[in-house]
Amino acid sequence: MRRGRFITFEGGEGTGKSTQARRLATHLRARGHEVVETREPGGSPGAEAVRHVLLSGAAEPLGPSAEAMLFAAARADHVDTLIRPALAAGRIVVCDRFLDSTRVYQGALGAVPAALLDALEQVAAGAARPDLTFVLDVPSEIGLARAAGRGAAADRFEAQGADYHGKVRAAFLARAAADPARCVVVDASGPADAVEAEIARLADARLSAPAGAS
Ligand code: Z5A
Repeated sequence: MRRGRFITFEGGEGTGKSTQARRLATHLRARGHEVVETREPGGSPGAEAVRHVLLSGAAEPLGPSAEAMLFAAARADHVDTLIRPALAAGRIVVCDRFLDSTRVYQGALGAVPAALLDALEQVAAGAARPDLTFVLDVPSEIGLARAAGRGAAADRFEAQGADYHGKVRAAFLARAAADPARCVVVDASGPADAVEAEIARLADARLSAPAGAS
């Protein structure tokens, strides 16, 4: 079976994931690739319904383990209905957040046991694992200022304090360090155009290698 490539963007609040995911998709299409852009939580009609529950804070009283189960339920639908079919059709899937976000927010910050996260990951994603993950890194105060600059009301995660967001940043860097074949840390504190150029260069280099090569 033909298999496409799976590229994810990860990082803390306001690091520019959505901006850069969109720009990379545009770049890859210009190079002739078929690209599917998506995001988590959400990305499919069923998962988008769960997104609202998670980001509104409605599920917060249930605790981090229950939230992890809801993220996994949304992910299972997203993978089944969108990601897996797109990869099977040979497309490039560019996803704004995926498994690493669960490991950071519910695992490192929420203290959900790794054994539960392992099991949920297996059920929700199966073999659908990213080939390449860009971990966008900026000091958390810059990320929070960027997010605040958008003017939208803070969601359940954005509303946490500076200490929380510092720990999020450290946890993403630890994830990247533990899996250097898949993860590339990108300094995203510069202008968006410079970050975009660096990501395009890295993606082109990776895509010119055979699928499965690191
Ligand atoms: N979550 C979880 O707990 N567990 C999970 O398994 C998953 C998610 C999948 C999703 O929130 C929340 O769910 C997330 C973790 C949790 N919460 N947090 N925090 P979301 O989808 O609503 O939001 P987000 O993923 O956190 O993205 P974001 O913070 O909204 O921002 P971003 O995508 O990283 O950045 P952006 O939207 O591209 O840019 C933000 C602003 O900065 C915007 O005005 C841009 O124009 C500007 N920008 C972008 N790049 C630059 C540069 N380079 N310079 C200056 N300004 C820039």
